[in-house]
Amino acid sequence: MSKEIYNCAIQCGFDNCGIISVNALNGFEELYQKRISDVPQSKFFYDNVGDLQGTKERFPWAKSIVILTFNYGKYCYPKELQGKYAKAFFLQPHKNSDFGFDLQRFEQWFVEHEIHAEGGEQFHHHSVGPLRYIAAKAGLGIIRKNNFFYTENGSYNMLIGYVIDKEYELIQNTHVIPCGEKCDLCQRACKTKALQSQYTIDPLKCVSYWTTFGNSDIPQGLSPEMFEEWVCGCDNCQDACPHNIRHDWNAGKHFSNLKEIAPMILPRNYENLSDEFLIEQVISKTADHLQVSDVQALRKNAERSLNYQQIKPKNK
Ligand code: B12
Ligand code: SF4
Ligand code: SF4
Repeated sequence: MSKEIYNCAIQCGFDNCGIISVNALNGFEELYQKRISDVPQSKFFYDNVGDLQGTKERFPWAKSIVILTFNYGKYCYPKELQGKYAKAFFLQPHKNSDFGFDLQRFEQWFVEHEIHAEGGEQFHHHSVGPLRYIAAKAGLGIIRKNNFFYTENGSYNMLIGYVIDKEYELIQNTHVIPCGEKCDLCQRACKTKALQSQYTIDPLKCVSYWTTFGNSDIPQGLSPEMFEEWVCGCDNCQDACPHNIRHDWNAGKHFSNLKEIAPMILPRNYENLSDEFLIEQVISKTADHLQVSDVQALRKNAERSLNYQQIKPKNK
């Protein structure tokens, strides 16, 4: 049956699929507590993200977790958007289309086979648990020092998880070589020092947080130039990594109508764009990281990006 779930996942457009027992989550609690002790200020943050370490309590009937990867790093990303909009947002898979996967079909398969499944997009950001940890345990790849989950294709992959009421297991055997012992390129690329040491992040220093959920504020200790030209999200710690095999984003598979939209949503054009346009062409693409009520925050991000363009060093 595990193999059949895998086959269905591939047919639905995913790149890989693994299945672990819910008991394999036991090790996460220790890592989570270490994180809280290393970065105590992040406790408040994670308390609000949802009960990521409480999968067993939330789903007492669950026996296993199915984890899926979708590699959006195969697409071309318009040059104009690079360094401004995170690729995870604008290359967000279009559901049930040529540019994504078919979640509906995957979930229908569970129903047809009398497997009770919960997850997918049902819980939004909260999801069924710590997806990166689950993916690593399922053998789909490894977690690197920048905290990202990497397959052989790198970190530009999206994770989707389901808890199911059957006891299955499918541990994949991928060959991903670990980080070089001395490498700290990701830490050095992080201008706000959110990556203060390896395998750790202070989410309250992360540009991706402040340009999305953080209402475009700049907290004490950070300054506007640290945000460089990022309007929404940040890819610095992934782009700096030698294990991200894609460095030329101008090549790759065509993705939807992004090429046509890209020149329109440059920060310098924001003053001529209506709120409705920004909601339709930017906010709707941020996977719920920005809401309709965040239009003014988005404009503030664009203004900061524009200001940085004027003061940035010539070699950037
Ligand atoms: C909250 C959240 C955020 C927050 C906080 C991020 C953070 N790292 O703390 C904010 C809003 C800042 C954020 C931003 C982004 N996010 Co986010 N985010 C999440 C979410 C919903 C929960 C993550 C979380 O809080 N985990 C709790 C912390 C304590 O644990 P953890 O980060 O999972 O880390 C554990 C592992 O690293 C593990 N671990 C450490 N060492 C080792 C070693 C081994 C061997 C093992 C097995 C495990 C292990 O222990 C850690 C616990 O300390 C997940 C989805 C999910 N449900 O997992 C997406 C998720 C992590 N985000 C994702 C993405 C793409 C992003 C952005 C890149 C978007 C963008 N481009 O701007 C940014 C990048 C910021 C960054 N540098 O992390 C992807 C990452 C995909 C990947 N390949 O890794 C996820 C998985 C969403 C998804 N469904 O695909 N995000
Ligand atoms: S996403 Fe940007 S700000 Fe956040 S940890 Fe990575 S480099 Fe630092
Ligand atoms: S930049 Fe270096 S240390 Fe950071 S994740 Fe990549 S290989 Fe690991």
